[in-house]
Amino acid sequence: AAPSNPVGGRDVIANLWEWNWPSVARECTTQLGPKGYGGVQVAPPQDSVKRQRLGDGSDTILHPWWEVYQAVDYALTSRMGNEAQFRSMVSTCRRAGVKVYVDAVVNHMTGQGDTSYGGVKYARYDYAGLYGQGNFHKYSGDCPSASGGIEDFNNLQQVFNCELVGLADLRTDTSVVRSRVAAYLNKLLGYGVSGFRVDAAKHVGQADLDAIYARLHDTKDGTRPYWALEVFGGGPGRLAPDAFVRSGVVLGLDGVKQLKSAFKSYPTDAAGSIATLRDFGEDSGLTPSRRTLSFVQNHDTERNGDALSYKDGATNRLATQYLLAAGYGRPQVYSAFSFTTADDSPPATPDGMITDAACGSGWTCAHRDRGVTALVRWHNGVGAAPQAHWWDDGANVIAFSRGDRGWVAMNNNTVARTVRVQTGLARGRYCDVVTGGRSCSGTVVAVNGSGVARVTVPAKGTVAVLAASRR
Ligand code: LM2
Ligand code: CA
Repeated sequence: AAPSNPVGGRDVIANLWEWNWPSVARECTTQLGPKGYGGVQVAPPQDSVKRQRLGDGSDTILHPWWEVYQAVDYALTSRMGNEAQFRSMVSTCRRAGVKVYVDAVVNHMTGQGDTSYGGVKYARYDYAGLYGQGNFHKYSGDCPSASGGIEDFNNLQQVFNCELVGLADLRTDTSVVRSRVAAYLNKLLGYGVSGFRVDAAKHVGQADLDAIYARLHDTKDGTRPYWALEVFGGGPGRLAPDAFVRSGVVLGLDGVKQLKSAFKSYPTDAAGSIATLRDFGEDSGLTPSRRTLSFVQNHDTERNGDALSYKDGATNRLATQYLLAAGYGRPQVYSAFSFTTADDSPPATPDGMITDAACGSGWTCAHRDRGVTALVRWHNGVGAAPQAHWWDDGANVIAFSRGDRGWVAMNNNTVARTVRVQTGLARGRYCDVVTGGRSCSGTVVAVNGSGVARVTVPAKGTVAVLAASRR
Protein backbone atom coordinates (compact mmCIF):
# COMPACT_ATOMS: atom_id res chain seq x y z
CA ALA A 1 0.00 0.00 0.00
CA ALA A 2 1.03 3.59 -0.58
CA PRO A 3 2.76 5.39 2.31
CA SER A 4 1.02 7.53 4.91
CA ASN A 5 1.80 11.20 5.39
CA PRO A 6 5.31 11.98 6.57
CA VAL A 7 5.42 12.69 10.30
CA GLY A 8 6.70 16.14 11.23
CA GLY A 9 9.38 17.98 9.30
CA ARG A 10 8.93 20.03 6.15
CA ASP A 11 5.72 18.44 4.96
CA VAL A 12 3.61 21.44 3.85
CA ILE A 13 2.69 21.45 0.16
CA ALA A 14 1.92 24.61 -1.81
CA ASN A 15 -0.66 23.89 -4.50
CA LEU A 16 0.42 26.27 -7.27
CA TRP A 17 -2.49 25.29 -9.42
CA GLU A 18 -2.09 26.17 -13.10
CA TRP A 19 1.12 28.11 -12.53
CA ASN A 20 3.33 27.70 -15.58
CA TRP A 21 6.55 25.72 -15.20
CA PRO A 22 9.00 28.63 -15.26
CA SER A 23 6.96 30.39 -12.56
CA VAL A 24 6.84 27.26 -10.38
CA ALA A 25 10.61 26.87 -10.72
CA ARG A 26 11.21 30.48 -9.74
CA GLU A 27 8.83 30.17 -6.80
CA CYS A 28 10.54 27.03 -5.49
CA THR A 29 13.86 28.84 -5.37
CA THR A 30 12.80 32.26 -4.18
CA GLN A 31 9.84 31.50 -1.91
CA LEU A 32 8.84 27.91 -1.22
CA GLY A 33 12.22 26.52 -0.23
CA PRO A 34 13.28 29.52 1.87
CA LYS A 35 9.89 29.75 3.61
CA GLY A 36 9.85 26.11 4.69
CA TYR A 37 7.48 24.47 2.23
CA GLY A 38 8.50 20.89 1.53
CA GLY A 39 6.44 20.31 -1.60
CA VAL A 40 4.62 21.84 -4.50
CA GLN A 41 1.60 20.38 -6.32
CA VAL A 42 1.28 21.26 -9.98
CA ALA A 43 -1.57 21.05 -12.49
CA PRO A 44 -1.91 18.14 -14.96
CA PRO A 45 1.20 18.29 -17.20
CA GLN A 46 0.10 15.88 -19.92
CA ASP A 47 -1.04 17.11 -23.34
CA SER A 48 -4.70 18.17 -23.34
CA VAL A 49 -7.52 19.47 -25.47
CA LYS A 50 -7.02 22.92 -26.94
CA ARG A 51 -10.41 24.27 -27.86
CA GLN A 52 -10.89 25.92 -31.26
CA ARG A 53 -13.17 28.81 -32.20
CA LEU A 54 -16.53 27.53 -33.34
CA GLY A 55 -17.64 30.85 -34.79
CA ASP A 56 -21.12 30.56 -33.29
CA GLY A 57 -20.38 32.69 -30.23
CA SER A 58 -20.82 29.78 -27.79
CA ASP A 59 -17.17 29.87 -26.80
CA THR A 60 -16.80 33.25 -25.12
CA ILE A 61 -14.28 31.59 -22.82
CA LEU A 62 -12.19 29.75 -25.37
CA HIS A 63 -9.65 28.29 -22.96
CA PRO A 64 -11.37 27.51 -19.66
CA TRP A 65 -9.10 26.24 -16.85
CA TRP A 66 -10.54 22.76 -17.25
CA GLU A 67 -8.98 22.03 -20.63
CA VAL A 68 -6.07 20.45 -18.77
CA TYR A 69 -8.38 17.79 -17.27
CA GLN A 70 -9.00 16.30 -20.72
CA ALA A 71 -5.95 14.18 -21.57
CA VAL A 72 -4.99 13.66 -25.20
CA ASP A 73 -1.49 12.25 -24.87
CA TYR A 74 1.13 11.61 -22.19
CA ALA A 75 3.69 13.88 -23.81
CA LEU A 76 4.29 16.81 -21.47
CA THR A 77 3.22 19.57 -23.84
CA SER A 78 0.69 21.62 -21.95
CA ARG A 79 -0.64 25.09 -21.27
CA MET A 80 1.97 25.32 -18.52
CA GLY A 81 4.95 24.69 -20.79
CA ASN A 82 6.86 21.99 -22.63
CA GLU A 83 8.60 18.85 -21.47
CA ALA A 84 12.02 20.51 -21.16
CA GLN A 85 10.54 23.27 -19.00
CA PHE A 86 8.76 20.71 -16.85
CA ARG A 87 11.95 18.71 -16.29
CA SER A 88 13.93 21.79 -15.50
CA MET A 89 11.24 22.93 -13.04
CA VAL A 90 11.37 19.59 -11.22
CA SER A 91 15.15 19.66 -10.84
CA THR A 92 15.12 23.30 -9.78
CA CYS A 93 12.50 22.60 -7.13
CA ARG A 94 14.33 19.53 -5.87
CA ARG A 95 17.51 21.58 -5.55
CA ALA A 96 15.52 24.06 -3.46
CA GLY A 97 14.37 21.23 -1.15
CA VAL A 98 10.86 21.21 -2.58
CA LYS A 99 9.35 17.93 -3.78
CA VAL A 100 7.03 18.00 -6.78
CA TYR A 101 3.60 16.32 -6.78
CA VAL A 102 1.71 15.98 -10.05
CA ASP A 103 -2.03 16.06 -10.65
CA ALA A 104 -2.46 12.83 -12.62
CA VAL A 105 -5.43 12.50 -14.99
CA VAL A 106 -5.69 8.75 -15.51
CA ASN A 107 -9.38 7.89 -15.34
CA HIS A 108 -10.28 9.31 -18.71
CA MET A 109 -9.23 11.08 -21.87
CA THR A 110 -11.31 13.81 -23.56
CA GLY A 111 -14.95 14.68 -23.92
CA GLN A 112 -14.64 17.23 -26.71
CA GLY A 113 -12.35 18.79 -29.30
CA ASP A 114 -10.00 17.39 -31.92
CA THR A 115 -6.70 19.24 -31.41
CA SER A 116 -4.28 19.34 -28.48
CA TYR A 117 -1.78 21.87 -27.17
CA GLY A 118 0.93 19.59 -28.50
CA GLY A 119 -0.61 19.70 -31.98
CA VAL A 120 -1.97 16.14 -31.83
CA LYS A 121 -5.10 15.47 -33.87
CA TYR A 122 -7.47 13.07 -32.16
CA ALA A 123 -11.05 11.93 -31.92
CA ARG A 124 -12.79 10.74 -28.79
CA TYR A 125 -11.90 7.04 -28.26
CA ASP A 126 -9.08 7.38 -30.82
CA TYR A 127 -5.75 8.71 -29.59
CA ALA A 128 -3.13 7.73 -32.13
CA GLY A 129 -0.41 5.44 -30.81
CA LEU A 130 -1.90 5.40 -27.31
CA TYR A 131 -5.53 4.27 -27.02
CA GLY A 132 -8.28 3.13 -29.37
CA GLN A 133 -11.91 2.11 -28.89
CA GLY A 134 -10.93 -1.20 -27.29
CA ASN A 135 -9.39 0.69 -24.36
CA PHE A 136 -12.62 2.42 -23.30
CA HIS A 137 -15.55 1.30 -21.19
CA LYS A 138 -17.82 2.84 -23.77
CA TYR A 139 -17.15 -0.22 -25.95
CA SER A 140 -16.58 -2.89 -23.30
CA GLY A 141 -20.15 -3.25 -22.11
CA ASP A 142 -19.16 -2.57 -18.47
CA CYS A 143 -21.20 0.61 -18.08
CA PRO A 144 -24.80 -0.19 -17.19
CA SER A 145 -26.38 3.25 -17.56
CA ALA A 146 -28.68 4.09 -20.44
CA SER A 147 -26.81 7.24 -21.44
CA GLY A 148 -23.29 5.87 -20.95
CA GLY A 149 -22.71 8.58 -18.36
CA ILE A 150 -22.73 8.36 -14.56
CA GLU A 151 -26.39 8.91 -13.71
CA ASP A 152 -26.30 7.43 -10.21
CA PHE A 153 -23.29 8.34 -8.09
CA ASN A 154 -24.22 5.63 -5.57
CA ASN A 155 -23.98 2.85 -8.18
CA LEU A 156 -20.64 1.06 -8.06
CA GLN A 157 -20.49 -0.01 -11.70
CA GLN A 158 -21.62 3.36 -12.96
CA VAL A 159 -19.12 5.28 -10.84
CA PHE A 160 -16.24 3.06 -11.99
CA ASN A 161 -17.16 2.34 -15.61
CA CYS A 162 -19.45 5.04 -16.95
CA GLU A 163 -18.42 8.47 -18.15
CA LEU A 164 -17.85 11.37 -15.77
CA VAL A 165 -19.21 14.50 -17.50
CA GLY A 166 -18.87 12.78 -20.87
CA LEU A 167 -15.13 12.06 -20.56
CA ALA A 168 -13.99 8.91 -22.39
CA ASP A 169 -13.54 6.43 -19.53
CA LEU A 170 -10.43 4.25 -19.70
CA ARG A 171 -10.54 0.51 -19.05
CA THR A 172 -8.22 0.78 -16.07
CA ASP A 173 -9.25 -2.79 -15.26
CA THR A 174 -7.12 -4.02 -18.19
CA SER A 175 -3.38 -4.59 -18.17
CA VAL A 176 -2.86 -2.61 -21.39
CA VAL A 177 -4.31 0.56 -19.88
CA ARG A 178 -2.66 -0.04 -16.51
CA SER A 179 0.76 -0.34 -18.10
CA ARG A 180 0.32 2.77 -20.27
CA VAL A 181 -0.82 4.80 -17.29
CA ALA A 182 2.04 3.42 -15.20
CA ALA A 183 4.52 4.21 -18.00
CA TYR A 184 3.33 7.84 -17.92
CA LEU A 185 3.65 8.08 -14.15
CA ASN A 186 7.02 6.31 -14.20
CA LYS A 187 8.30 8.82 -16.73
CA LEU A 188 7.38 11.56 -14.24
CA LEU A 189 9.03 9.68 -11.36
CA GLY A 190 12.12 9.34 -13.56
CA TYR A 191 12.19 13.13 -13.91
CA GLY A 192 12.23 13.47 -10.12
CA VAL A 193 8.55 13.76 -9.27
CA SER A 194 7.72 12.52 -5.75
CA GLY A 195 4.10 11.51 -6.08
CA PHE A 196 0.64 12.20 -7.38
CA ARG A 197 -2.75 13.72 -6.71
CA VAL A 198 -4.90 11.19 -8.55
CA ASP A 199 -7.69 12.99 -10.37
CA ALA A 200 -11.12 11.30 -10.24
CA ALA A 201 -9.65 8.42 -8.21
CA LYS A 202 -13.12 7.51 -7.03
CA HIS A 203 -13.95 6.67 -10.66
CA VAL A 204 -10.88 4.48 -11.07
CA GLY A 205 -11.71 2.40 -8.02
CA GLN A 206 -9.56 0.69 -5.41
CA ALA A 207 -8.57 -2.42 -7.36
CA ASP A 208 -7.37 -0.51 -10.43
CA LEU A 209 -5.62 2.14 -8.34
CA ASP A 210 -3.76 -0.57 -6.42
CA ALA A 211 -2.80 -2.38 -9.64
CA ILE A 212 -1.44 0.83 -11.19
CA TYR A 213 0.39 1.75 -7.99
CA ALA A 214 2.04 -1.67 -7.87
CA ARG A 215 3.64 -0.90 -11.25
CA LEU A 216 5.18 2.38 -10.13
CA HIS A 217 8.90 2.78 -9.62
CA ASP A 218 10.41 4.27 -6.49
CA THR A 219 11.06 8.01 -6.42
CA LYS A 220 14.55 9.42 -6.93
CA ASP A 221 14.78 9.60 -3.15
CA GLY A 222 14.34 5.84 -2.95
CA THR A 223 10.90 6.09 -1.35
CA ARG A 224 7.53 4.87 -2.59
CA PRO A 225 5.56 7.62 -4.41
CA TYR A 226 3.02 9.69 -2.48
CA TRP A 227 -0.46 8.75 -3.70
CA ALA A 228 -3.25 11.20 -2.84
CA LEU A 229 -6.66 10.10 -4.07
CA GLU A 230 -9.48 12.41 -5.07
CA VAL A 231 -12.58 10.83 -3.57
CA PHE A 232 -15.40 13.18 -2.71
CA GLY A 233 -17.72 12.25 0.11
CA GLY A 234 -21.35 11.29 0.12
CA GLY A 235 -21.05 7.88 -1.52
CA PRO A 236 -22.04 4.69 0.29
CA GLY A 237 -19.73 1.93 1.50
CA ARG A 238 -16.98 1.20 -1.00
CA LEU A 239 -17.50 4.62 -2.60
CA ALA A 240 -16.80 6.53 0.61
CA PRO A 241 -13.45 8.28 1.22
CA ASP A 242 -12.83 5.99 4.21
CA ALA A 243 -13.04 3.00 1.88
CA PHE A 244 -10.02 4.33 -0.07
CA VAL A 245 -7.59 4.89 2.81
CA ARG A 246 -6.11 1.42 2.39
CA SER A 247 -5.17 2.35 -1.20
CA GLY A 248 -3.65 5.76 -0.51
CA VAL A 249 -3.97 9.05 1.25
CA VAL A 250 -7.29 10.72 0.44
CA LEU A 251 -8.09 14.37 -0.22
CA GLY A 252 -9.78 16.07 2.74
CA LEU A 253 -12.86 17.22 0.88
CA ASP A 254 -15.26 16.77 3.80
CA GLY A 255 -12.87 18.72 6.00
CA VAL A 256 -13.06 21.56 3.46
CA LYS A 257 -16.79 21.84 4.12
CA GLN A 258 -16.36 21.72 7.89
CA LEU A 259 -13.76 24.48 7.76
CA LYS A 260 -16.04 26.69 5.73
CA SER A 261 -18.94 26.06 8.10
CA ALA A 262 -16.77 26.78 11.14
CA PHE A 263 -15.32 30.04 9.87
CA LYS A 264 -18.42 31.39 8.12
CA SER A 265 -21.26 29.35 9.56
CA TYR A 266 -24.80 29.12 8.23
CA PRO A 267 -26.21 31.04 6.43
CA THR A 268 -22.98 31.66 4.63
CA ASP A 269 -22.36 35.21 5.75
CA ALA A 270 -22.86 34.57 9.45
CA ALA A 271 -19.98 35.13 11.84
CA GLY A 272 -18.83 31.56 12.25
CA SER A 273 -18.07 29.55 15.36
CA ILE A 274 -14.52 28.30 15.38
CA ALA A 275 -14.98 26.95 18.89
CA THR A 276 -16.51 23.96 17.04
CA LEU A 277 -13.01 23.09 15.81
CA ARG A 278 -12.20 21.63 19.21
CA ASP A 279 -13.27 18.38 17.57
CA PHE A 280 -12.00 18.97 14.03
CA GLY A 281 -10.51 15.87 12.40
CA GLU A 282 -11.09 12.22 13.20
CA ASP A 283 -13.24 13.33 16.15
CA SER A 284 -15.58 15.15 13.74
CA GLY A 285 -15.93 12.16 11.44
CA LEU A 286 -13.11 12.84 8.99
CA THR A 287 -10.65 10.32 7.53
CA PRO A 288 -7.55 9.43 9.61
CA SER A 289 -5.03 12.25 9.90
CA ARG A 290 -2.10 10.21 8.61
CA ARG A 291 -4.12 9.22 5.53
CA THR A 292 -5.48 12.68 4.64
CA LEU A 293 -4.17 15.53 2.49
CA SER A 294 -5.94 18.51 4.03
CA PHE A 295 -6.62 21.97 2.64
CA VAL A 296 -9.00 24.91 2.94
CA GLN A 297 -9.90 24.82 -0.75
CA ASN A 298 -8.85 23.42 -4.09
CA HIS A 299 -9.71 24.36 -7.67
CA ASP A 300 -13.09 22.62 -7.58
CA THR A 301 -14.28 23.67 -4.14
CA GLU A 302 -13.27 27.33 -4.51
CA ARG A 303 -15.78 27.42 -7.33
CA ASN A 304 -18.60 25.13 -6.21
CA GLY A 305 -19.59 26.77 -2.92
CA ASP A 306 -18.13 24.06 -0.65
CA ALA A 307 -15.17 26.12 0.48
CA LEU A 308 -13.85 29.44 1.60
CA SER A 309 -11.85 31.15 -1.12
CA TYR A 310 -9.45 34.02 -1.66
CA LYS A 311 -12.61 36.14 -1.97
CA ASP A 312 -13.08 35.69 1.79
CA GLY A 313 -9.89 37.65 2.41
CA ALA A 314 -8.83 37.68 6.06
CA THR A 315 -11.22 34.85 6.98
CA ASN A 316 -9.61 32.63 4.37
CA ARG A 317 -6.16 33.52 5.62
CA LEU A 318 -7.20 32.71 9.19
CA ALA A 319 -8.58 29.32 8.12
CA THR A 320 -5.31 28.58 6.33
CA GLN A 321 -3.37 29.51 9.45
CA TYR A 322 -5.64 27.25 11.49
CA LEU A 323 -5.03 24.31 9.16
CA LEU A 324 -1.28 24.80 9.39
CA ALA A 325 -1.52 24.93 13.17
CA ALA A 326 -4.01 22.15 13.84
CA GLY A 327 -1.99 19.07 12.98
CA TYR A 328 -4.82 17.29 11.15
CA GLY A 329 -3.70 15.74 7.85
CA ARG A 330 -0.84 16.88 5.67
CA PRO A 331 -1.60 20.56 5.08
CA GLN A 332 -1.68 22.05 1.64
CA VAL A 333 -1.86 25.79 0.91
CA TYR A 334 -3.84 26.59 -2.22
CA SER A 335 -2.71 29.42 -4.48
CA ALA A 336 -4.06 30.09 -7.95
CA PHE A 337 -5.70 32.91 -9.89
CA SER A 338 -8.65 35.23 -9.33
CA PHE A 339 -11.79 34.65 -11.37
CA THR A 340 -15.20 36.13 -12.00
CA THR A 341 -17.01 33.29 -13.73
CA ALA A 342 -16.52 29.61 -12.93
CA ASP A 343 -14.98 28.78 -16.31
CA ASP A 344 -12.43 31.62 -16.48
CA SER A 345 -9.03 30.87 -17.92
CA PRO A 346 -5.94 31.64 -15.89
CA PRO A 347 -4.04 34.65 -17.29
CA ALA A 348 -2.91 33.39 -20.69
CA THR A 349 -1.98 34.36 -24.22
CA PRO A 350 -4.80 34.33 -26.80
CA ASP A 351 -3.47 30.90 -27.68
CA GLY A 352 -4.16 29.56 -24.19
CA MET A 353 -0.57 29.41 -22.96
CA ILE A 354 -0.53 30.43 -19.31
CA THR A 355 1.59 33.50 -18.65
CA ASP A 356 4.05 33.98 -15.80
CA ALA A 357 2.38 34.17 -12.41
CA ALA A 358 2.46 37.73 -11.11
CA CYS A 359 1.33 38.02 -7.49
CA GLY A 360 -1.28 40.75 -7.06
CA SER A 361 -2.12 40.92 -10.72
CA GLY A 362 -4.42 38.04 -11.49
CA TRP A 363 -2.63 35.59 -9.16
CA THR A 364 -3.70 35.32 -5.52
CA CYS A 365 -0.44 34.02 -3.96
CA ALA A 366 -1.79 32.95 -0.55
CA HIS A 367 1.39 30.91 -0.07
CA ARG A 368 3.42 34.15 0.03
CA ASP A 369 1.21 35.90 2.59
CA ARG A 370 3.41 36.71 5.61
CA GLY A 371 0.72 35.48 7.99
CA VAL A 372 0.70 32.17 6.15
CA THR A 373 4.46 31.70 5.86
CA ALA A 374 4.76 32.48 9.58
CA LEU A 375 2.45 29.55 10.30
CA VAL A 376 4.39 27.30 7.91
CA ARG A 377 7.43 28.05 10.02
CA TRP A 378 5.45 27.45 13.22
CA HIS A 379 4.04 24.20 11.81
CA ASN A 380 7.53 22.96 11.04
CA GLY A 381 8.66 24.01 14.51
CA VAL A 382 6.02 22.07 16.43
CA GLY A 383 6.47 18.92 14.34
CA ALA A 384 4.28 16.00 15.33
CA ALA A 385 3.48 17.21 18.85
CA PRO A 386 -0.21 16.61 19.66
CA GLN A 387 -2.71 19.35 20.43
CA ALA A 388 -3.05 20.17 24.11
CA HIS A 389 -4.38 22.96 26.35
CA TRP A 390 -7.37 23.63 24.13
CA TRP A 391 -9.23 26.75 25.15
CA ASP A 392 -12.13 28.58 23.53
CA ASP A 393 -14.61 31.29 24.44
CA GLY A 394 -17.52 29.22 23.16
CA ALA A 395 -17.66 31.33 20.01
CA ASN A 396 -14.86 32.70 17.86
CA VAL A 397 -11.65 32.76 19.85
CA ILE A 398 -9.59 29.60 20.27
CA ALA A 399 -6.17 28.71 21.61
CA PHE A 400 -4.15 25.52 21.90
CA SER A 401 -0.63 24.27 22.26
CA ARG A 402 1.16 21.58 20.29
CA GLY A 403 2.66 19.62 23.13
CA ASP A 404 5.24 21.83 24.80
CA ARG A 405 6.67 23.04 21.49
CA GLY A 406 4.43 25.96 20.70
CA TRP A 407 1.19 27.73 21.43
CA VAL A 408 -1.26 29.57 19.20
CA ALA A 409 -4.38 31.74 19.59
CA MET A 410 -6.83 32.66 16.83
CA ASN A 411 -9.60 35.22 16.68
CA ASN A 412 -12.32 35.02 14.02
CA ASN A 413 -14.03 38.22 15.20
CA THR A 414 -13.75 41.49 13.32
CA VAL A 415 -12.44 43.19 16.47
CA ALA A 416 -9.41 42.36 18.61
CA ARG A 417 -9.96 40.23 21.72
CA THR A 418 -7.88 39.95 24.85
CA VAL A 419 -7.81 36.55 26.53
CA ARG A 420 -6.19 35.04 29.61
CA VAL A 421 -5.22 31.47 28.86
CA GLN A 422 -3.24 28.48 30.07
CA THR A 423 -0.56 27.97 27.40
CA GLY A 424 1.30 25.00 28.83
CA LEU A 425 4.57 26.86 28.24
CA ALA A 426 7.30 27.47 30.78
CA ARG A 427 7.61 30.94 32.33
CA GLY A 428 9.19 33.39 29.91
CA ARG A 429 8.75 35.91 27.15
CA TYR A 430 8.03 34.49 23.72
CA CYS A 431 8.10 36.07 20.26
CA ASP A 432 5.00 35.98 18.07
CA VAL A 433 6.11 34.59 14.70
CA VAL A 434 3.24 36.33 12.86
CA THR A 435 3.97 39.95 13.78
CA GLY A 436 7.62 39.50 14.60
CA GLY A 437 8.91 37.23 11.88
CA ARG A 438 12.37 35.89 12.60
CA SER A 439 13.55 39.11 14.21
CA CYS A 440 11.11 39.11 17.15
CA SER A 441 10.14 42.68 16.36
CA GLY A 442 6.42 42.18 17.04
CA THR A 443 4.14 41.01 19.83
CA VAL A 444 5.75 39.41 22.86
CA VAL A 445 3.73 36.87 24.85
CA ALA A 446 4.57 36.89 28.56
CA VAL A 447 3.89 33.55 30.25
CA ASN A 448 3.86 33.46 34.05
CA GLY A 449 5.08 30.74 36.38
CA SER A 450 1.73 28.90 36.12
CA GLY A 451 1.84 28.83 32.31
CA VAL A 452 -0.81 31.53 31.97
CA ALA A 453 -0.60 34.42 29.50
CA ARG A 454 -2.73 37.47 28.83
CA VAL A 455 -2.75 38.05 25.11
CA THR A 456 -4.48 40.39 22.69
CA VAL A 457 -5.33 38.57 19.49
CA PRO A 458 -5.91 40.89 16.52
CA ALA A 459 -9.17 40.89 14.55
CA LYS A 460 -9.22 37.90 12.14
CA GLY A 461 -5.72 37.26 13.42
CA THR A 462 -3.36 34.77 14.96
CA VAL A 463 -0.71 34.95 17.67
CA ALA A 464 1.72 32.03 17.46
CA VAL A 465 4.79 31.40 19.58
CA LEU A 466 7.34 28.61 19.54
CA ALA A 467 8.91 27.34 22.74
CA ALA A 468 12.16 27.73 20.85
CA SER A 469 11.41 31.43 20.27
CA ARG A 470 11.79 32.32 23.97
CA ARG A 471 13.74 35.55 24.29
C1 LM2 B 1 -11.87 16.06 -11.25
N1 LM2 B 1 -11.72 15.33 -10.24
O1 LM2 B 1 -12.33 14.15 -10.12
C2 LM2 B 1 -11.33 17.43 -11.30
O2 LM2 B 1 -10.92 17.86 -10.02
C3 LM2 B 1 -12.36 18.31 -11.92
O3 LM2 B 1 -11.93 19.64 -11.92
C4 LM2 B 1 -12.62 17.80 -13.34
O4 LM2 B 1 -13.69 18.51 -13.96
C5 LM2 B 1 -13.05 16.35 -13.34
N2 LM2 B 1 -12.59 15.57 -12.26
C6 LM2 B 1 -12.55 15.68 -14.60
O5 LM2 B 1 -11.15 15.56 -14.57
C7 LM2 B 1 -13.31 19.65 -14.71
C8 LM2 B 1 -14.49 20.61 -14.79
C9 LM2 B 1 -15.56 20.11 -15.72
C10 LM2 B 1 -14.95 19.83 -17.09
C11 LM2 B 1 -13.89 18.75 -16.87
C12 LM2 B 1 -13.20 18.32 -18.16
O6 LM2 B 1 -15.04 20.79 -13.49
O7 LM2 B 1 -16.57 21.14 -15.87
O8 LM2 B 1 -15.93 19.38 -17.99
O9 LM2 B 1 -12.86 19.26 -16.00
O10 LM2 B 1 -12.57 19.42 -18.77
C13 LM2 B 1 -16.03 20.07 -19.24
C14 LM2 B 1 -17.38 20.77 -19.38
C15 LM2 B 1 -18.49 19.73 -19.35
C16 LM2 B 1 -18.28 18.70 -20.46
C17 LM2 B 1 -16.88 18.11 -20.31
C18 LM2 B 1 -16.54 17.14 -21.45
O11 LM2 B 1 -17.53 21.68 -18.30
O12 LM2 B 1 -19.75 20.39 -19.55
O13 LM2 B 1 -19.23 17.66 -20.28
O14 LM2 B 1 -15.89 19.15 -20.32
O15 LM2 B 1 -16.65 17.74 -22.68
C19 LM2 B 1 -20.18 17.48 -21.31
CA1 CA C 1 -13.47 4.99 -14.60
